[in-house]
Amino acid sequence: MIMSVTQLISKQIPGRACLGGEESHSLADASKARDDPHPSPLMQHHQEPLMNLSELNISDLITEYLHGPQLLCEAVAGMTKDEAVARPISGKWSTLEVVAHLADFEPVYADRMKRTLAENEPTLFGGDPDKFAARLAYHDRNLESELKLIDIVRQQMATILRTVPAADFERVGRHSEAGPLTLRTFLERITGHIPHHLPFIAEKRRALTETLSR
Ligand code: NI
Repeated sequence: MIMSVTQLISKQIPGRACLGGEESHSLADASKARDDPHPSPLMQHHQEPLMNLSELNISDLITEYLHGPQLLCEAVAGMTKDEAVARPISGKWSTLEVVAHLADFEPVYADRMKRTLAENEPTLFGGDPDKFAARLAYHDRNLESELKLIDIVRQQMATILRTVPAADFERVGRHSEAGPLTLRTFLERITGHIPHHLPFIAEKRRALTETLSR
């Protein structure tokens, strides 16, 4: 039986107890994170999906899209709040900052896909991940809520995408920086987004373990 992400979250992350108390974490040193792992603007960073998503048929691509939240949940399972906000790799984001970044761009991409479907070549605006990370309280975010947000956005969007005729995946939205992009391209990019960031989370967890065992 495949567990839902909500079931996985409740099974693997013992909620607030695991995430620590009501500590607040200053983002005063957010400037250190500026170069991780994103060259700005966002679109440059997302042009090369790690997986060969371009070879998948639409149905399998939507399945991969739906599978992403589970991968992310597994990647952060069991982390304490202190571990989630640690920046063990110099100059790079914390795990919570990565998860908050992923969560922030889920509704952005869903909105791009919705507009591309509903409107005639809509203009779509880019966003600078580093500005979001510096100003949007990433270390005050709740890891579990961020995971749930990603999952629920993808469930809603997948429900829509499953009804879309194949030809409509060639509909175009006009990105303010990257120019015209198809619905299929938006879906490939957001599907590749979580897998892109997973090695960075694993790298942080390894570094945390090494620090502890020293
Ligand atoms: Ni990213």
